[in-house]
Amino acid sequence: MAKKNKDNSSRKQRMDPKSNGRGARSPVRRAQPSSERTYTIVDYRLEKPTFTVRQVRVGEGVRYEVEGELSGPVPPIRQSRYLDAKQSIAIYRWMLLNRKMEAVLENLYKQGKVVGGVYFGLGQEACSCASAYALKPKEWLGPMIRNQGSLLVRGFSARDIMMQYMAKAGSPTRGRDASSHFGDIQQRNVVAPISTLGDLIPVLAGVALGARLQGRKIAVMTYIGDGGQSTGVTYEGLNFAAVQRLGLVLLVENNLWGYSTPADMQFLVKDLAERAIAYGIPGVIVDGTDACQVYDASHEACERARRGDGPTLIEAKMMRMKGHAIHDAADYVPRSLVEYWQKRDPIARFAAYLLEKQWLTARQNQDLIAGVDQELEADREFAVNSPMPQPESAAGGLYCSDACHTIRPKYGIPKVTTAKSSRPLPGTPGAVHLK
Ligand SMILES: Cc1ncc(C[n+]2csc(CCOP(=O)(O)OP(=O)(O)O)c2C)c(N)n1
Ligand SMILES: [Mg+2]
Repeated sequence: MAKKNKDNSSRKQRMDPKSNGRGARSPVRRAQPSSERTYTIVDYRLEKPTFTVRQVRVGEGVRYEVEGELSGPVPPIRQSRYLDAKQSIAIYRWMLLNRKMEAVLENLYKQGKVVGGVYFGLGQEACSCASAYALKPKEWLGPMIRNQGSLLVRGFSARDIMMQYMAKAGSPTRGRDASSHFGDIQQRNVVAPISTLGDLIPVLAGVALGARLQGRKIAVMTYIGDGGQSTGVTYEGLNFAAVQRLGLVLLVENNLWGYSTPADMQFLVKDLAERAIAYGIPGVIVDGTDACQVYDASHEACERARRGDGPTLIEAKMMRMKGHAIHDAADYVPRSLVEYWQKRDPIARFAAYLLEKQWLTARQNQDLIAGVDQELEADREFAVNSPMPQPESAAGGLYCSDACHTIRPKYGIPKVTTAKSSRPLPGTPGAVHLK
């Protein structure tokens, strides 16, 4: 993962077998060192697609076309250097839970039970689950909206996530925020996602700095999309982490779309991992649909972080297999591209890999899938039947958890004293009690 500098003539000098071993220069004349430098980006992929997406004007509108080869054979899963059978099956189960939970969320939305929208990580389950799996419990994670699988791995249940989407009283934010905007800084060491793209990076760099100041050798992980990585704060946060050699692992999720903008219209570098060179840190490319590659690169980056050697940028290439959120039908995505990535499904291929290695039998696989379905059904049942928050609780706990302190609204909400008021009466929905 180290960058190579072929212009390192003094190092060459030390390693020269013709040197007298006491530091004296060899009399052998050598070519003038080149002023060009080369750098290495490690690429774990077994397939390197070359197609691009371009915009075509059609009358007043635009559509997108794929240019290049889409008919290549589907690559196998790359054998992990670190994962054993038990760990691989654990990741596979998280991925299944991630996908099936999102299918339940979609149904809940269609039944009108969700408050707000729903975001999906379809096609990105290996990236979310295998990366988060590389962290130790005492380490920290800052997920983005598509990383609901990472939340599961960190110890949130599907029930928590369903209740959050339905704004239930028992949800992680007790009905105060929607979708995946929640974290847990007490037990699970999860920083809540920040919608402003890139802002999680300096926050997680700060977590890594805090750990350093406390003498703790930990890894801290966060994510950014192919669109979000264009923001200034991404540069600022990662550059700070690089200069300070903080234990940050940044997964750049290149899922080919930033909302409806194709990645090919978002940046000119061939691979986003190349950005690492400008920060002076290692850059690695993985197939984001291959859990083994994602895990191996994440594990190596976490180990580097734990050693105090600084951050790593991992570019995970895959495709967002649904729209930006549930309201987006994504009909701007060329059908041929969808079909290409459907064949590279992270879960189907990981299952085939586990079966082929005989780490999982067909029967065990069936039982595992049935177990996930059962868990989700119990969680769905519980979440649907759990109560909404009491209206009078709305003004409390907005900024700090109850364990912290009670926040009293600075400007206050008028006391409701008389029934003549147009405001809700105490004890009715929407009423607020001030003591
Ligand atoms: C700084 C900033 N600019 C714009 C937005 C609006 N926005 C939210 S998601 C999104 C697209 C993000 O694309 P990408 O980073 O590729 O992530 P993906 O949705 O593909 O996972 C945009 C433009 C935002 N939240 N923050
Ligand atoms: Mg994207």
